Amino acid sequence: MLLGEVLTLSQRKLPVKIVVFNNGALSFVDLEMKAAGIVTFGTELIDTDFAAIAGAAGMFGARVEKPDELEGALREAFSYDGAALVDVRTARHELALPTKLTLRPDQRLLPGRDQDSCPAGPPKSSSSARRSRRQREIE
Ligand SMILES: Cc1ncc(C[n+]2csc(CCOP(=O)(O)OP(=O)(O)O)c2C)c(N)n1
Ligand SMILES: [Mg+2]
Repeated sequence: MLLGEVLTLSQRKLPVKIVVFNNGALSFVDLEMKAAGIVTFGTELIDTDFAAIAGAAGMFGARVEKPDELEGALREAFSYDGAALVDVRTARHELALPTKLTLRPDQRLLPGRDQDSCPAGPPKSSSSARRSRRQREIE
């Protein structure tokens, strides 16, 4: 997520809740470099207070340094009427697992919307219609 996107949440008053897994490092890259036998560099990050950045952008921001602060911070963030960010300090080698898409391209994203609004691409019928038109032009 880029800073401009964070500012947009505030600007547009979108009640999006962000949880930062702040391990102070680009740990996945660090791991990949180690696995490739490369001496790691550039993967350690300076300690950034993302909650303060959120506060400066007019959002709710909370920083969690100890496990027992987590639940309260999340409750506050989710009950806040607007965008909120919780900056959670995690262990250096704790990786946020990459997300897994469980939606198949043929499944609908939103109920009531037809396949035209699915970002997986235009419906097969129109692309095949386009292809056959192009095919006819070639022929
Ligand atoms: C847009 C984009 N740029 C670069 C990468 C390569 N990349 C994969 S993991 C990673 C580091 C992510 O660091 P962080 O968000 O701190 O997560 P961590 O690995 O520490 O859990 C990068 C730069 C990517 N996946 N996407
Ligand atoms: Mg990290």
